[in-house]
Amino acid sequence: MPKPSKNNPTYSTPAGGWGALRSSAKHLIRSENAIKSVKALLKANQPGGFDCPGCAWGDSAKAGKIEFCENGVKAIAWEATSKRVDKSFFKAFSLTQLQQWDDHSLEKSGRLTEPMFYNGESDHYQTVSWEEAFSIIGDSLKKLSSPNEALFYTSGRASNEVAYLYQLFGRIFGTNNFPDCSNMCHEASGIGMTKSLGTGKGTVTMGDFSKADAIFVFGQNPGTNHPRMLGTLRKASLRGAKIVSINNLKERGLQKFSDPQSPKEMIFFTGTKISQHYFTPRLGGDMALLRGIAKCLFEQYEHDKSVLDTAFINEHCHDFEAYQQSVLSTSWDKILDQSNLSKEEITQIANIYTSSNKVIFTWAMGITQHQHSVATVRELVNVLMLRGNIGKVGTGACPVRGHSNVQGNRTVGINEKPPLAFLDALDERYNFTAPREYGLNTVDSIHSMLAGKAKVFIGLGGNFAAATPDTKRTYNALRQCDLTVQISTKLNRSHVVTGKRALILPCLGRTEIDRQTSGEQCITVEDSMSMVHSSAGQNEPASRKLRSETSIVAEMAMATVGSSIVDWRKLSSDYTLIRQEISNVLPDFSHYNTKVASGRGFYLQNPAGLRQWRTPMKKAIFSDAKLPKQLIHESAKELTNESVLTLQTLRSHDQYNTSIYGMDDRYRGVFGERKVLFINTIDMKKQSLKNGELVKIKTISNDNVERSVSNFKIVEYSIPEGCVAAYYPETNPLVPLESTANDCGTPTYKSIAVSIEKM
Ligand SMILES: Nc1nc2c(c(=O)[nH]1)N[C@H]1C(S)=C(S)[C@@H](COP(=O)(O)OP(=O)(O)OC[C@H]3O[C@@H](n4cnc5c(=O)[nH]c(N)nc54)[C@H](O)[C@@H]3O)O[C@H]1N2
Ligand SMILES: Nc1nc2c(c(=O)[nH]1)N[C@H]1C(S)=C(S)[C@@H](COP(=O)(O)OP(=O)(O)OC[C@H]3O[C@@H](n4cnc5c(=O)[nH]c(N)nc54)[C@H](O)[C@@H]3O)O[C@H]1N2
Ligand SMILES: [Mo]
Repeated sequence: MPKPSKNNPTYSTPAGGWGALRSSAKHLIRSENAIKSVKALLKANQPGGFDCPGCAWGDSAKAGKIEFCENGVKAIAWEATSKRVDKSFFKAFSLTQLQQWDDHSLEKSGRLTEPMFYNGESDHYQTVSWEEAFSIIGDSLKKLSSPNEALFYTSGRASNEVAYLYQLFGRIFGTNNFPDCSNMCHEASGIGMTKSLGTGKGTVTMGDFSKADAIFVFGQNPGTNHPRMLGTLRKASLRGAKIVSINNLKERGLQKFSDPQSPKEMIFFTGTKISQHYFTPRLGGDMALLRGIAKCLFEQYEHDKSVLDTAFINEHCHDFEAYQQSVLSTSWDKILDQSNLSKEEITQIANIYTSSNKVIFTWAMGITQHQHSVATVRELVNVLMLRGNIGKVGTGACPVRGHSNVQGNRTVGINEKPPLAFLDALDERYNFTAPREYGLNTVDSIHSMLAGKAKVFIGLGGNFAAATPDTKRTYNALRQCDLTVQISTKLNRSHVVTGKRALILPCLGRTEIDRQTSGEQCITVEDSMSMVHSSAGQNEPASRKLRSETSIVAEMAMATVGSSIVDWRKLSSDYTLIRQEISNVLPDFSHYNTKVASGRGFYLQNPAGLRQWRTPMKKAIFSDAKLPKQLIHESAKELTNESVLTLQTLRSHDQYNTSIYGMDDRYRGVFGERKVLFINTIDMKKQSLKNGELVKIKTISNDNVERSVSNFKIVEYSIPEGCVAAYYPETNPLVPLESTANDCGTPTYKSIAVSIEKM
């Protein structure tokens, strides 16, 4: 097995390939229900099968062909496990004991099987009937002095059907408090793109990837997080498109990939070079880099008028002059300092950009989890617009979503700041008045619980306690609630860090058959390319006592607001009726049931993709934001005498967010452990650190709150000087609740100022 060597991530063979097959096989076998997992795998992303819960990448496979992906295999095997967390488990382990377990051990215990109640008196969860559970929820919600004392959290795996019912329930109850995982994820993409283009979604379809001349991948690690995207990039690379990676780390998957779907590459142990060009800016340096590209374009335009698409700019854009002014007044010194790249490198990137007619920019968390992430997203769009790379075949902006239906959740109303037109449509359809006051996002929800204002927390999936920042304060926040409710498939931190009373409501997973009184149901989801398609589980449910998320939400609603406005039970008995409701409220979903019944689903037309701009002035708008005055390491220097480093918190290859599948990070050469700190040789020398040494990582902040994590092992790595990296969620105790992105509230998970100290 490759081990970390001097300053290099060491995985010398291509990403994917036999390594991925071997790892997938291992996960299938370890799943303790291999046959069930394999059966499920064969149905993933197939017509009539289910949508892979792995990620939100689009689907390009022809009918009948299985798109193999290690990520999907792991997610499916994880759900299909034969291990069970039932009443005997909760009898054996007290809450106090379970609190000491790590995240991996909690989830590995197996599937939840029956509703459980923690009454705040005994130290053990006890069984409770579904009926009792719903009446506890209904009574607790009805007792609140304002509906805004309730929080309705959603994680992006929820289907369109359940998400729609959930938001309808919350709004009839009277609140817009819908914090969701998106607040911590692609929020900046939605906000930035809406301001610039009038739509918060990507403008690219799968077809565009086969036509682009160049694809720039910013701040994203598809080898681990969107492996099927590597298949798309590989095909593009093979037909001669340029792939340019902009990433703080040299990620293996972005360098070379062996497609498990390609017999030739598998047999001959070869791979395809993915990125012909790879640039490693400083954490948070992308906006400066993009500004540098724009500056090069304006300089080149002086002697070559074809560099800018002036026809597009004149016809479609607003505020171009202000943007040009902002670019011209940004100094090269500042650009080079913040990006930490040389002028030659930036010129090289600009030249690749101008020599390609059709260009796609993709991005993920390396862009969205910084203080200036909205401005950076808008700068990505600015640079695309300079050459008319929006709304033309083979071009566009592509924020690559995380959870498999996080985009769909927003489309059907999971939004703490809902558009007025949507609320008006709800009012008209259901003859009530939906609340207009904006609700709380994820971070604001934590503040509200801490202040004793929010008192009931309901989580539709996810793992709020572990995914959110400032762990100690988040735990305190949850503990102050009167009631916390988790609708989940597997045991996690949020079940053991509870309110004064707590409920676990176990639900069916994506891979399982959902039977309601009208028969077997399918659900629908939307991927990153705005394709909506249906999904029907294939496996027998993990327990006879499980309920579908949809029926759980319907019964919570019944117990709380009754059926005078909506007949919840009728809707949850037949999901085609819920889709009919969505059709009635959202015009883009007309003929929803007919459309999903046929083949691979339907496309929700993106107006910006047609060059229709739903902005106030009906134009695409250039943003003239200035570069940040200082990046975080500069401002932190004023607070300490210690050496300041910027920490990014990221995913290993063996995890799905807070679900830790295993302890390896194969492509980065880490095996059997997770508490590691990737650091540059020069920074190690400066602080006399040796490979393998243990350190304490401390946050530098000005709020007098001490935040630290201990016993992290130093791993010498190829990472820009001054930048370090470590895995999430172990590092969430370091992220101050107050450290959020401007204009969007996403925690700055990719730039925390820290110092380190030997243990
Ligand atoms: N297997 C697996 N698949 C997943 C997930 C998972 O946990 N496991 N999570 C899902 C979810 S919810 C999401 S949101 C996506 C996340 O997908 P990613 O965004 O790929 O996830 P991260 O691990 O956070 O990786 C961030 C990447 O950006 C780089 N980066 C960090 N900061 C910067 C920066 O300032 N500039 C640049 N240019 N690069 C930077 C990092 O080096 C890393 O390669 O994946 C989804 N798919
Ligand atoms: N430091 C740091 N923190 C981060 C990030 C980071 O990069 N760094 N990334 C952020 C991002 S991008 C995201 S999206 C969030 C993720 O935040 P969440 O979406 O809240 O967290 P997950 O880990 O995806 O949730 C896992 C749990 O979901 C439940 N689950 C799984 N499948 C199902 C299902 O089908 N139905 C139901 N009801 N439950 C199910 C299981 O019980 C499992 O334990 O974390 C954020 N937090
Ligand atoms: Mo995410």
